[in-house]
Amino acid sequence: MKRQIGVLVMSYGTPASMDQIEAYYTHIRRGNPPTGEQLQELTDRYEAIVGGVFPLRANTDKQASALQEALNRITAESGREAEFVCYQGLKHAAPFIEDGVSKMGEDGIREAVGIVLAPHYSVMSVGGYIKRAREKAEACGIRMKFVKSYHLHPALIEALSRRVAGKLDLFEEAGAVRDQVKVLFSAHSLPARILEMGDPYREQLLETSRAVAEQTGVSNWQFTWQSAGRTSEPWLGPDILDTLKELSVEQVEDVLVAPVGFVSDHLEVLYDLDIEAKAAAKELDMRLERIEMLNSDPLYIKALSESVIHAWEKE
Ligand code: FEC
Repeated sequence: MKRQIGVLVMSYGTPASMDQIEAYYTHIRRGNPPTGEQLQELTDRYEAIVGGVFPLRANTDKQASALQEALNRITAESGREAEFVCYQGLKHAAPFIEDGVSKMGEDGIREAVGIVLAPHYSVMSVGGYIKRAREKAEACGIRMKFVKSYHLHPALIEALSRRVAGKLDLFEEAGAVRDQVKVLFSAHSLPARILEMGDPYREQLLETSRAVAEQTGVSNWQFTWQSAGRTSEPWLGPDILDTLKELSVEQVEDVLVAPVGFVSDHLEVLYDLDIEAKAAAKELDMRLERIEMLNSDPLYIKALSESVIHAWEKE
């Protein structure tokens, strides 16, 4: 029998159905249930995107199975005597990170690699996923290695660059001057205190943005945050809604948003950008478009599979 390597594919997670939103939101809030008003507001956002469907779940399923296929194709081609088996571990919904690790243990897996479906490392995001997986793996006797980030993997940069260049072509076809389209790279905000902790999140996001701008020949770009939490502490800014106001003062008419911190179609893109930011842009008389998400793009899957193999081979 071939040597079996487990791959824990970790993702944010989304409710399984509308009646699961409260449990999901309570988990995000570390066990504190939301108020009725907060719950209604989140339910309305899910209703608004695609009528109560949760696209992140299907996207994560597809990414995990495409990754397993790619890993086993690469190992077969290289003649390695190993088989990769992917397990899902979600941060805020079942199957939770701990469930994925337990399942590996039950299946007799003794060595594994963990990767998060988010390319940039922060101690508050990817670091949290890894901590939970590591603790459970230790308890289950599984030797586990991790991919911490892959924000500059050439296949990731290529996939994002193709999307930016393709959308800029469309702006041009619609009569815009290419260089005058403002490209806004964006990512999920985090509490600003991460900067004092020397966290690499912001710098890694800027590195991805610079690499894509360079590869597409874009000089008219800036980075902005989105989807900040509603807590009393300061979050990293500027938020995209403020950035749009500033751009309007500068008389920018065309904006292309590239949410490089996310990899799937989900609430933070389909609502925060496609509904909220688009409406704000319309109010300001600006045209706002967004690049397609990576979802199961073979280039993204290549970035994931090569990162997993690299981590596995590392001592
Ligand atoms: O489509 C879906 O159902 C899920 C979309 C979704 C993704 C996502 C990714 C990230 N988050 C990150 C950080 C935070 C912090 C808080 C927080 C809160 C929420 C809430 C929802 C939500 N997040 Fe999320 N996030 C997604 C959804 N997120 C819903 C709760 C309501 C709200 O604030 O809008 C604040 C927690 C707290 O209260 O203490 C912090 C980061 C990412 C990107 C990296 C990753 O995917 O892990 C960072 C997708």
